[in-house]
Parts: sequence; structure tokens; C-alpha cells
Amino acid sequence: MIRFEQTFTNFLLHHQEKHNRSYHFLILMDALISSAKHIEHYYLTGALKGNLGLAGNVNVQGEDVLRMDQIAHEIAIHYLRVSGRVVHAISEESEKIIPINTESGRYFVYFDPLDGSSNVAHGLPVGFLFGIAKRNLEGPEDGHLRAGKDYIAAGMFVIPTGTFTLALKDAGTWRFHIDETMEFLKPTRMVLPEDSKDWELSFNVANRYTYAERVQDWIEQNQRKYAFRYLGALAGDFHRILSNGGMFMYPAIVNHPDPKKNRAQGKLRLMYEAAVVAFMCQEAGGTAVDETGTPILDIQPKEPHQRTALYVGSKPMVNDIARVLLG
Ligand code: AFP
Repeated sequence: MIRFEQTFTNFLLHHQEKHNRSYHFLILMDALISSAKHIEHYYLTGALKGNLGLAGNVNVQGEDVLRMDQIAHEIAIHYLRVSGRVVHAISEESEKIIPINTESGRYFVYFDPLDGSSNVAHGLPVGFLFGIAKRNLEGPEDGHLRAGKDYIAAGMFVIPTGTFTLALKDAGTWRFHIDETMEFLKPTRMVLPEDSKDWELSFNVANRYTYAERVQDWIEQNQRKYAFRYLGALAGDFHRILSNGGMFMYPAIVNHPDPKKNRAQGKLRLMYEAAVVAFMCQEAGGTAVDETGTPILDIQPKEPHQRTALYVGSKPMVNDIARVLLG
């Protein structure tokens, strides 16, 4: 007997129909899915074709650009452009906001097409993370940068694992798996488990003694209760937290022995990393805060590549550290 599963397209069509929504969002999602499949193809064959190395230039964050970063960015911009639905996009790979269809576009898309660069040389998992906000359809639109609470959807592809997770505003977080025909199938609603038995803690242990003392103390008091996992690519690490519960954190670095290496603002990018996972987490019953205990989704970005500290995951655990951060 063949076992058939619901396709992503069918799932989304029903969702739009149920909520009396337009077909525009379907066209946008089709563009993002086409991008992800295309990027996945290049990534899978990357080692063989020599695409996993450096491109030879430095990006807006001052990091070496990888060949795959450029390929992934180019692919995503192509599909977003032909969708005709995007006003402007913000990409990790472009310093400036990218105008796409400023006249009649309907959405803003904030994305990192290949996040987790330390994994690229090894062909290990990376993420394609994106957040989507909608232009003001009722009146004039000033194109201001949206806070996470104004996103209508956010998601991530964990490349090249064939998994895709999408959160829809007030409609949950859903995970899909790719099949042999490259179709994403089998919507599974993700809800963070309340039982703490499988909860995990995920952070870069090498940075531990560079965190604020109160964060170091919290780790000391809590670390023995949980399994510890760290991949070094947010999408992969957060994928595990969504399934097992617990917390991913990238705290501010304030006690580095070389003060030039401190990152008081945090490392992760607000618009296309922190707010994306915070949105997915909220729709799955969790929460996320920054170094001051402020909800990530409430932070109003002042510039496209703004950084933030991030604590994201199961509510009891994030609320516990938020209490410490606020105190
Ligand atoms: P890179 O793409 O520069 O490796 O950054 C990836 C990332 O933004 C995020 O995906 C990881 O969770 C985090 O940084 C890893 O940072 P560390 O290498 O400092 O642990």
C-alpha cells in the first residue's frame, strides 16, 4: 500500500481558504520553496563542484563571503523578484535594503539564505531563515522595518536535511519533510513539550566565561538538569529545541579577555535570525527574550542588520532566565 501524505501546497491552500485569505501569499511561499530547493541542490553537490569555499570578498558584517552565500542570495532574490509580490527584501548578504516591486508588492521579506557558515566547508546543516511582514493595505506605506510581532509568517529550511518549518500568525508552527519528488509533505504541528525530561540546552560553551556573571551563575545552577547540544547553525539548533523543548541562547559577550571581542549587542541578527525563531517559538507555545529580558518580538529594529542577544525556547526556562536578566 502506498502511503500518501498531505502536500505543503494543499495544506496552505486550505489554510488560506479557511481564513478567507488571498492567493498572493501562496505565490510568495512558492518563491521561497523554489529558492530553498534550488539552494539545497547547490549545497548537496557543493563539495563535488567546488562551491563550498570562499568567494574572496567580505560582507556587511565584516565576514568572509562564501561562494555558497552568494549563490544562495542570488537564487532567493531571483525567485522573490519573479513572484512580483515583494515590496523590498533584506538579506544577510546585502548591506542595503533591496527594492523589488515597490509599486505593487505586498510583502516585506527578511532573510538569511545560508546561515551557519562554519558548517559550510563540511557540507553540514545550515539554515535558510525568513520572516514575512505585510505592507499597509489600508493607507500609505512608509516601508519601515517591522518588529517580529508584526510578522505574518516566519520559517526555516534546514539545508540539506529536507526539513521545513513554517509558523503562521495565530495558526501554529508546522513542520514538513521533503519526499523523493522534492515535494514538502506531512504537516505536523509543533508544540513545545511541557514535560522537561527531554529538554536541551544549546549555546556555544567556548563563550561561557565571557557572559555576564548572572548568566554564568544561571548556567552553573541549571546545566546538570539538561542534555547539551550545539551545532553552530541556529536553524539546526532551534529545530531540536522545537521538538524536544529547552532553550537555545546566544547571550551578550561582555567579559571577553580581549575587550575588542566583546559583543554587548549580541551576535545574532534581529530581523532574519532572532525574530524568525522567536516567532516560530511563540506559535509553538514558547517565548524569547534579549539580554534585558525584553521580548524579542517587541523589539523595533532601527536598522536592517541590527544584532541582539537571544534566549529562545520553552516558556518556564526562558522566563526563568528573563527573571535573572531583569533582576
Ligand atoms: P555564521 O553564519 O557566521 O557562522 O553565524 C551563524 C550564527 O549566526 C547562527 O546560525 C549560530 O547559531 C551562531 O551564529 C553560531 O555562532 P558561534 O560560531 O559563535 O557559536
